[in-house]
Amino acid sequence: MSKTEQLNPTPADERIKQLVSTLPTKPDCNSTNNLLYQYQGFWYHQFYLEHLIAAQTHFTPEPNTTILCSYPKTGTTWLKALSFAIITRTHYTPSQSPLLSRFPHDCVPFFELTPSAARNKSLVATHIPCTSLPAAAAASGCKLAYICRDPKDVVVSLWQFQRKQKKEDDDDGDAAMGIEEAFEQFCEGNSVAGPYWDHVLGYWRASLEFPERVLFVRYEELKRETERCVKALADFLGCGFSLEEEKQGIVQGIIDLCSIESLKGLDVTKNGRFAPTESMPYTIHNRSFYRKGEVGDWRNFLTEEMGARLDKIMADRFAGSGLELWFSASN
Ligand code: PAP
Repeated sequence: MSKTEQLNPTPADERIKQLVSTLPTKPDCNSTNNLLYQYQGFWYHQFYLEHLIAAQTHFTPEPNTTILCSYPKTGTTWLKALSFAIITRTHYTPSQSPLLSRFPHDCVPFFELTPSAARNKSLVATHIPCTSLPAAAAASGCKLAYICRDPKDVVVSLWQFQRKQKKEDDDDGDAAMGIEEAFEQFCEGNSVAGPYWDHVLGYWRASLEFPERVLFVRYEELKRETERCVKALADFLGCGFSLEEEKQGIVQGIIDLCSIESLKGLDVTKNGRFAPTESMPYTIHNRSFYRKGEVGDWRNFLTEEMGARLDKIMADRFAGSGLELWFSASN
């Protein structure tokens, strides 16, 4: 196999296809790809899973790489924009930032989707659960920054995103599953990349074991105390802000550049599409990655009973981990 083929493994890889064909499946009526496959305890669509498995073998981060890790719809795009703006700030002022013309997902590639774009990058991203990360990621000693979010807002954000996607793909968004069905699927742990609680727990445990290597960021804290969190993120990335930079308003400049209002209005958001690899069976409007960006939007879609049920599931799953206190304290 040539080096290029190794770096860009495609779903055409027969060994991977063979492995995937042996896995347990479930229907996912909310998606254009209508089957979810269970692999190492988590559920995925075929296209993504084939790339994940290939990345487990082929992705080797540099020791100075930081991987931005997340469950979908927990704030990935925001974390990417902030981290990218932080590490490139000595090269570009906010008014010159590549983020003004390139989408955050293109500035910070998902290594499982575009291995060649991720090669030698100091900042890459992934939705892969901690327990399924490529062994080379642990061996390299690279850093992981994980963002998580109130699952009630995650389930709503995911449902809104998938509905819009379905409507665009087959003009049949109204036939997509209702919020009740999406909520049920999420609570059963069968949503894409789920169970959510196991995704969070994996990175939580890693952050306890390797506090210098794993940063745990909470979407709600990032919203509430943006400046403090952005400074902590910069420290973690190894390029903390100097007092002089703070006085010059650099921190605030980065926060403003990466705000949802600012990113939403860009041409690359309004007119661009996320199409990381030719083999991806669909492309996504960049604008779909920005919706409201609010804490507590779930109240507009879920009942109080549904909210309480999901809180209870999380509390039960997190019991004894230390995460249950942290979760309820910051809710
Ligand atoms: P992804 O996993 O598909 O990349 P991700 O970026 O994790 O999606 O999540 C999208 C959510 O983050 C959306 O939330 P909502 O549906 O509740 O509105 C989106 O609006 C929000 N988001 C994206 N960018 C920002 C930002 N700059 N500031 C705050 N929230 C943001």
